[in-house]
Amino acid sequence: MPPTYGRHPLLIPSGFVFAVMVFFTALQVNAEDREFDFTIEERKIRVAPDLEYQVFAFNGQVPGPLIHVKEGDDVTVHVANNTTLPHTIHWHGQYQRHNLTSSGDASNWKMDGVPGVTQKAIEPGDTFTYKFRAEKAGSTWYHCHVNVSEHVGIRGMWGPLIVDPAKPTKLEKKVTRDVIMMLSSWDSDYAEKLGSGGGPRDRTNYFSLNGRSFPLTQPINVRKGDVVRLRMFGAGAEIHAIHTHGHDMLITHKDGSPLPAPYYVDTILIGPGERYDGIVEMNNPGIWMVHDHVDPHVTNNGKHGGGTMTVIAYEGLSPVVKDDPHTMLPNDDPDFYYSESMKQPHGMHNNDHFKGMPLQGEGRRERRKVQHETH
Ligand SMILES: [Cu+2]
Repeated sequence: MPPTYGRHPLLIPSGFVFAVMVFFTALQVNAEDREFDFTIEERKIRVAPDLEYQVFAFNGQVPGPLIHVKEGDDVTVHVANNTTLPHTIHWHGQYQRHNLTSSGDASNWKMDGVPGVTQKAIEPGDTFTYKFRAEKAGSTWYHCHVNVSEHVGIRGMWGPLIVDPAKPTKLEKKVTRDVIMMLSSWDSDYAEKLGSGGGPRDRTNYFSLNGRSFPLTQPINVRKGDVVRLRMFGAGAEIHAIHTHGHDMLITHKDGSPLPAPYYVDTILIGPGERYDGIVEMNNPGIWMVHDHVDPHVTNNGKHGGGTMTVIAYEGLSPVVKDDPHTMLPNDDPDFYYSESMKQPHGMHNNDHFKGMPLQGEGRRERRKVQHETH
């Protein structure tokens, strides 16, 4: 009589269940606990040559620090609000499905960072701890959710949360260099007035890439043969149409998720909150403009030759006209696009070049005076 155990109806599903358990146990073994400290500070950053701007800055910098983890990691972020107004942090894209809180009521949605809905805002001088599983992979991000039109729209309260997928696509495995580009805008009327602005009738007049307007942006330095992934974030309230000269981008991911049918573009429209990943093969040596094709967005306060603009610069090439302002970008921050940090081990990465200057109490005094006048 032949052995029957292989065909036993119960053995097949239990073998399957065992395989699934092994698979998920393997995932759990790889997942790690990540714990970070955030402060929120009142700082002043130089957005453009003629614009200093008061911001609420995560760890004192705009953009905020890069958080780079793996899918399945459990992330804990302790936040201390050192500013004079309340804030929260929303982890944009994360599902908050796994209960990691100690309350035991299976309610990780209370980690979603929405004031009045999931928590009381973190008051000045207070602290709050967020815990969540990085379940959604890809280009996700974080931002304040208090008075969003001001704090996120014009005060720099945003940063990248990059989650490496457990199973990367074939296309993304080819990437040799990550370039994080966070797009936002500014209104010089409110540069010195924390706690104001962001209204629907306001007009933004400065536009930026990682918080800097041309010519304070940095070149995207590449070598022939590099496969660069542009991770583009609509961090502010405007739409942006990012155009790469001389190169197509293969759009592979939208809002962190891989697209079933990636497509080629040379211009990609990015709305508020959206993220697109565009993979670019660096196969065309030259110095090439990369800019926002919404025309007013390449101006600084109405003057052309500013805004959301940079260049892809291949190694070893010099601009045709040496002193042309279009190619005279500073080249002093190799981590301007977090490209270097993305090569480092997982964790939280600050960038000192993004740090703002302390306000020396001027923001505080200004507001007290305003309050006094209204009495
Ligand atoms: Cu805020």
